[in-house]
Amino acid sequence: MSGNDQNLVASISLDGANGYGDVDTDDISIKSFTDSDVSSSEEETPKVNYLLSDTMLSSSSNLKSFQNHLIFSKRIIALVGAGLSASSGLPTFRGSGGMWRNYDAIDLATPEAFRANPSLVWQFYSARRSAALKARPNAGHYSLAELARIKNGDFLTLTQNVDGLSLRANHPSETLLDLHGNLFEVRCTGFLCNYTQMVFKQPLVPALADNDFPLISADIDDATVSTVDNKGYIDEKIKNIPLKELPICPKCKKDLLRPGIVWFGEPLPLKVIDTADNFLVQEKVDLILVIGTSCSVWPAAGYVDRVKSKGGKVAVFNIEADKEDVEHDGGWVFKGDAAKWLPIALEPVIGRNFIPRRCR
Ligand code: BV8
Repeated sequence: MSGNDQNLVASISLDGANGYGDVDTDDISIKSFTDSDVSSSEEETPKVNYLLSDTMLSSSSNLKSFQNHLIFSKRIIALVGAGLSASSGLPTFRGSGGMWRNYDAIDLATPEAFRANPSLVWQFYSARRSAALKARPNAGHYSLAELARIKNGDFLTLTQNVDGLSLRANHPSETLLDLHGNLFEVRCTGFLCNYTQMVFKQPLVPALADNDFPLISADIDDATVSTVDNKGYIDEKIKNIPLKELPICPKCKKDLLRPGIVWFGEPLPLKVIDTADNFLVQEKVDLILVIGTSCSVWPAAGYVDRVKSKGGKVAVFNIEADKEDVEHDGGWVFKGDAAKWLPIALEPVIGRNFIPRRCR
């Protein structure tokens, strides 16, 4: 950020506050700083300075009304999507730079695709396992995990992400539901074998080593991206790995392992659905945080309307959000990077003593 950039900084005074929720939202003042004003000293000054870009600032008028609702919300759900992990360097699916933008999901994330070309599908998921292991949780993951810790049983995160970053940000596991599975779970495809295991060893087999499956990330332009046609992957980067060199079940020693992912056309785990349904029907949910998701996959997307239909409010944190419909319903839209917005927006409840220095 160049020195002459006029950046606006939310300066949140924590004077006397223990940083856990007794910050009066009126303390939040937005004022104009140049870089030199932004405290970067390691010893924490009582003020926490966050950089608000102009785009983010345009949403700051909502900030206080959202924070008042947040403080008085008893029960909260967070519906999380790939956008929360974008700042950790993991590509999304549909937004700009998204993976599905140039691949046809049905060629990579369905049981049929796996049956037709397990070598291709395993290379796709193995590359994502490697990327997720190299990634680090960002301030958005830590903020959400802190809110979950403080709200305890009155909070539930429904994550569509399979990267495991929320758990690595110390999100309490009992209030974190993996709607679409987890990259590090493997399952036997054998009908009679029930082998299921979390395996972080990477690569799972030698044949999946140095797998440079071209995951789409923001810095790869369209020209270098090959597309998948339904006759099979045409990119020279993809190997044709023989079945016997793909991950085989260590228990039955004969059937292929598959990623523990919910593919299109597969039902979400019953236990996950039941837990989410019970949370929703027990008592009114006052607020749903819709974080970094295009809400284009069902039944996950349906939770937003289910909260709204019972009088709950919606707050969207999205880099490409259009404000009209949400704000029309009395909700809030925070346009920008969820990793930047969440620590600011959740501040009155979560304080700020939990974000590791590297994420500040
Ligand atoms: C099922 C695999 C039934 C894992 C995924 C109605 C009801 C029920 C089902 C359906 C229905 N209509 C259609 C269906 C079928 C289907 C479906 O939803 N199709 C869609 C395409 C229309 N649903 C299913 O098949 C589901 N199964 O319903 O089964 C059944 C019942 C009984 C018996 C048999 C069958 C299964 C759905 C799970 C599919 N698996 N992936 C993987 O490879 O990861 S879904 C895939 O999309 C991802 O896993 C991801 O979880 C999901 C959602 O994507 P997002 O996370 O939202 O990511 P996206 O890129 O789309 O958006 C990112 C957003 O972030 C953008 O808005 C962007 O602007 C924003 N952003 C970017 N950067 C930032 C940011 N925001 C903030 N900060 C940033 N820095």
